[in-house]
Amino acid sequence: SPAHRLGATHPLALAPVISPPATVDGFVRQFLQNLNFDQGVALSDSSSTDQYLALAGTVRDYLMARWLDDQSRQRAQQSKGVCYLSAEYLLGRQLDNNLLASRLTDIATESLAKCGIDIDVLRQVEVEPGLGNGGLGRLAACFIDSLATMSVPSTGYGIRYEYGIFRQTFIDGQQVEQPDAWLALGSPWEFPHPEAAQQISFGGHTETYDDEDGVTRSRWIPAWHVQAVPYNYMVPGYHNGRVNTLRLWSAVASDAFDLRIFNSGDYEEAVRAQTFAENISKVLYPEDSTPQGKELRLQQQYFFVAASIGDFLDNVLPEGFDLSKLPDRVIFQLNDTHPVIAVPELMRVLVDERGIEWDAAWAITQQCFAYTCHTLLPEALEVWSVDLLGRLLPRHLEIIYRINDEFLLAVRERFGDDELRIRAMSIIGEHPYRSVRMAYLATVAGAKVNGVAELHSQLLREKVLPDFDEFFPGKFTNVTNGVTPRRFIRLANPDLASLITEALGAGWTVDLERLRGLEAFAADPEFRERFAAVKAHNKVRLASVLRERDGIEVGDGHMLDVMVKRLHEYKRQMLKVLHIVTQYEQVRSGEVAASDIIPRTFIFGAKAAPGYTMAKHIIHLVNAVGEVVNSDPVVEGRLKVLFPPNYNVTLAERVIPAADLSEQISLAGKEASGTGNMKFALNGALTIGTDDGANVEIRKLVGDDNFFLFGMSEPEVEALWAKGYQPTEYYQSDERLRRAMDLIASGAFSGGDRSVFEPIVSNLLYDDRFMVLADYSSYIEAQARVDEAYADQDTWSRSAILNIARSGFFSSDRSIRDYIERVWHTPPML
Ligand code: NBX
Repeated sequence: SPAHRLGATHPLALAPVISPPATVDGFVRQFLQNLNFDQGVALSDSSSTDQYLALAGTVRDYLMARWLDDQSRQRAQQSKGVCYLSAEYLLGRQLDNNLLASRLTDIATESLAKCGIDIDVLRQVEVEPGLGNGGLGRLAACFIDSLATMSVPSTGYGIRYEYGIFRQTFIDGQQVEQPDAWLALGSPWEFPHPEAAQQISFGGHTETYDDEDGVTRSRWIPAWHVQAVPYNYMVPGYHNGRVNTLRLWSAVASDAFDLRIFNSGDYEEAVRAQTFAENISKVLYPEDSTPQGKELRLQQQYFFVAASIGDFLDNVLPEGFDLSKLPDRVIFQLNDTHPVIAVPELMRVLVDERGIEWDAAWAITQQCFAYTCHTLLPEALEVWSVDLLGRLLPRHLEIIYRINDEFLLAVRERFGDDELRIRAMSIIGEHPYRSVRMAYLATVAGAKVNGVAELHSQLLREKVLPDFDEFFPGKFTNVTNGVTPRRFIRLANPDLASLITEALGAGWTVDLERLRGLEAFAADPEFRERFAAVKAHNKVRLASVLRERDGIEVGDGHMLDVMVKRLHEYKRQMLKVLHIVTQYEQVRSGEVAASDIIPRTFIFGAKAAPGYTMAKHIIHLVNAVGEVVNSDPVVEGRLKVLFPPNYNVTLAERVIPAADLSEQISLAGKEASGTGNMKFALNGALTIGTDDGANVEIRKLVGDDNFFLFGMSEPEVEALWAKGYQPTEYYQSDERLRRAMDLIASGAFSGGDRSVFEPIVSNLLYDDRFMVLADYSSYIEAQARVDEAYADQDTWSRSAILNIARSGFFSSDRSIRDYIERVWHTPPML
């Protein structure tokens, strides 16, 4: 045993780790001990931050025995496990989740009360780790929760960014980004292990040499190195005693020898070298769909996958492991193309470092990876210029070239010398510059390739990678996304959770299909009333959060109409704006009496990539419309537009349970899946949406009567493009649209200055890539149906309950089951 290796012979050192007693007394004792011995303060002198840190430490102490146990169990079992490789994990706050998983919520609340502390105050102290941009990062966080809850042997690997997604503020209605110093008050959930650092190399050149058998081989002579230090996070399963590991890597400068390479002998230079190395994990790139091809980003990608593969081979596999059996031990799941440089890295390690023949190494590699694609937007598909890649990772570029040569040879054998097709399938693109197409590399190397919703997987196969589908029959599959019911129902909506448990018993949290049982209750007037009361209470909770957080007021008794997601043209926040402006204009012009309007509060939450100018214009416009509408007595008590800044997981947990209407209005064929759509449905909001992404599956499940469908279908979108789309025709032929657009253009929302929103208006009129104008009239009609339906509150509640009852499919537990069955083929942990 390792304890013996370290020479620990005392019987206590060999005994199992004991958890503190799960009682109020046990908890209080442990809490005070942490406060005194870890924080170094007396209770009477302690700040809320001290208390929060001690509380987090206490929860950790309860999880520790399980964690250590699971680590040794996973080591002992030596079965196939999942390494989830993701550049992003959008975790949200940890405290409540870890209390819930370990059944400590009530004990902790009571214990702190005994110490004179309100646990709610401590909850507010935690700064959420925002180590992701949006859906992709949040999906990774849901998946590690499900993996732990379902006892799948697995590790999440990623990057410990010192700064996560920026903090958004508004100045004069315009987005201003501030650094997210989430580590400033300490980070009680992480365990650094500098002794387990991996050395990661960069740059330099390759050279050929003859090995002992006289075979000419290539080797990498790198120019510089950094250390990757792992930080471990506990990932507790829900009520199953499991604790998995999330391992995030942090960059630090290598030893003095390395520093000397950089420095010219002076101290300042040496420190600069250190800064250079540590920059690698400094900040999350806030671009969520338009990769900029920045060198530092490629450094981040290689940094974390090389560290992760090294960690797995060195520390997880037993000594002397026969690497030809690697596919029996691990599947590396590639969360989009961001970690795809792992493919040539594994080849390099197998061939150059472990002396395995190329063909054997390739056979191993092709079984050890699987790739998930999260987009259809062509501009979002990552490519790296050969120039940059060759400079940073020369040996990897050689390996990619060889993979490509052999792949194209096989393509020729199958399809003949069809040069157009060869060019189209090449991993190396030639225009506008020579580059590596990372999605192609992932597809060639992956045992499986999946999209994230039925429609998306179908389009991926038929439109984006049809040649690959033909060449690799059976490689493409679908796994529809899901969300964790622990965070997004139990934690976010405790009153709804209690109501469900009262109706169905407790098992639904880990078996979400059981929500079906609520269908029967939808017919029960008393249950509907209780559901409506929960919704009303959630609105009150949200109102108080927004009041305190931002000083803004939700309209009393209003329908809450919510659109929260990254700001992107394809998601069409502009369509929502045009709806609001239309309603407002109709009242202002006297066409509609304010008293005939069903009172609504529109809530937006959205960050724009800092360099995405049009997205920033749209944010400005939403705020400007809000300013005018909210202060115009003509629509007072009828229309409100709220845009709380800095939408994040913590705010999502308050907004979603309060929502009546969920806006999922992307242009059909553009939103790969969406996961917010699922969270809303599971919390009893009705969706207004297009036939896009997972909306398609939501609508099928909840039924047309309980979903407001509008807009063109994906084939209709295609047909309109083929015919020639002319946005101005819609502007000219639809009077309501014209009046709304004209009002924006007139400067009514910009103090009379017509230039401010001119870029938006002319973009819609003369370009409109996402066909906002084409779907406008259908959207406005669907919104009228929403108003009509909302007028009958009881029927609305019935629909809302049916949405919950029929959305159990969207648990991330089900997604993980699908991955196990269709992609991973991993056994459960013993
Ligand atoms: O992934 C999102 C899709 O847009 C959603 O439809 C989908 O539901 C979700 C989960 O599958 N994609 C996404 O969030 N992408 C990114 O955040 C992203 C981040 C960095 C980057 C490119 C994309 N370079």
